[in-house]
Amino acid sequence: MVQTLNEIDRRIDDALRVAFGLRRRRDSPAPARSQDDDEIAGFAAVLLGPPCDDPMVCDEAAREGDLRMVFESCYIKDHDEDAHFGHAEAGVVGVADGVGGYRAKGVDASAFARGLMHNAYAEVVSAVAGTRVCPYTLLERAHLMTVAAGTPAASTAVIVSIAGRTLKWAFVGDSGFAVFRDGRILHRSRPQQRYFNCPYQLKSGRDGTPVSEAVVGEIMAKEGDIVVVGTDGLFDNVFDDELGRIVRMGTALGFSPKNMSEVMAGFAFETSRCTDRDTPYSVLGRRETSKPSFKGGKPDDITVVVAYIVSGGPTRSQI
Ligand SMILES: [Mn+2]
Repeated sequence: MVQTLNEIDRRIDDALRVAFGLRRRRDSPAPARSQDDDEIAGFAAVLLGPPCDDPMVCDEAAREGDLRMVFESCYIKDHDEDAHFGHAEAGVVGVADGVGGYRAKGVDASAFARGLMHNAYAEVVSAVAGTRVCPYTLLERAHLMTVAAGTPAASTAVIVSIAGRTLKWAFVGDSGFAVFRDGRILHRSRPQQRYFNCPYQLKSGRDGTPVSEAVVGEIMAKEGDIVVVGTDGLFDNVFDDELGRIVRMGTALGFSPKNMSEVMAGFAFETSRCTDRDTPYSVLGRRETSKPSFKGGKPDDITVVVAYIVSGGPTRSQI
C-alpha cells in the first residue's frame, strides 16, 4: 500500500493539531523533500515455511491465555535507510536504521539495516509455527547472516516479541520502543550512544558493536497494552509525553494500529521540520553541544510500528 503524506495528513485529527500547536501542512511552506514519494512500507506476506530444527524458542509451546500482537506500521522516508519487518503469527516486530554516515563514503547506507531485517524475517518464517521468538537470539542470528554476506554499512536495530504473556526485547543503539498501559508509559528503552548523535551500531567490521552489548529485557504484558517501536526519526522528534497523549487520544477515538502509527509518524514528520520548537533532539543537543540556539527537530527517516497486545493465541489469519 502506498500513501502520500497528504493522505496521512488528512488522518491527523485537528484536535491533535490544536493540542500540540501544529499547523496543517497545506498551510505550511512546502517541505524540501518531495511529498509524493513517501509511502507506507508494507509488511511482507505472512506465509510459514516448512518446519525445521532451528528453534528460537524462549519458552514452551503456545497455550491458552497467550497474548498476541496486532500491528501495523508507517514509514515516512527521508534518505530511505530505515527498514522493518513483522510477523503476526510469531508475534515479533523489528526496526533498523542504517547509519547515514556511510552515504558520504559512497556506500548504500541502508544495506546493513535491510540485511538485518530481511534475515530476521527469513529466520522467523523458517521456524516452526507457534515457535516463540527470543529477540536476542533472533538479532544475533540476523547479525551473523548479514555479516556473513559481507554486507556494508552499519545499523541500529530493535526487535520486540510477545512470547506467551511476556513482552521481550533486544536492541542496539537508538532504535527503540515504548510500552503504554492505560495510556501511560510502562517501559521505555533508553538509547545506547557513544556520544551525541552517534549510536551504538551493528556492522560487519570489528569496530561494530557486538550483539552481546545489546540491551535485553522483558516484562509481563497485559491485554490492552500498546507497544510503539520506532527509529530515532520518531523518538528524536516526539517526546514520550506527546506519544502518550497520542496513545490516549487515539484510544479514545478508537484508532486502529494503522491509524495510530500514521498519526505518530505524521506528527514526527511535522516536528522534524520545525525550527522553533523543542524536540528530544534539540533538548539533548543543547546539553551536549552547549549551543543555546539548538532548536527544532531532526529531519530523518521515520519508522513507526504500533502493536496492540490482544488476547488469544496466534492465528493464521491475523496480520
Ligand atoms: Mn534515523
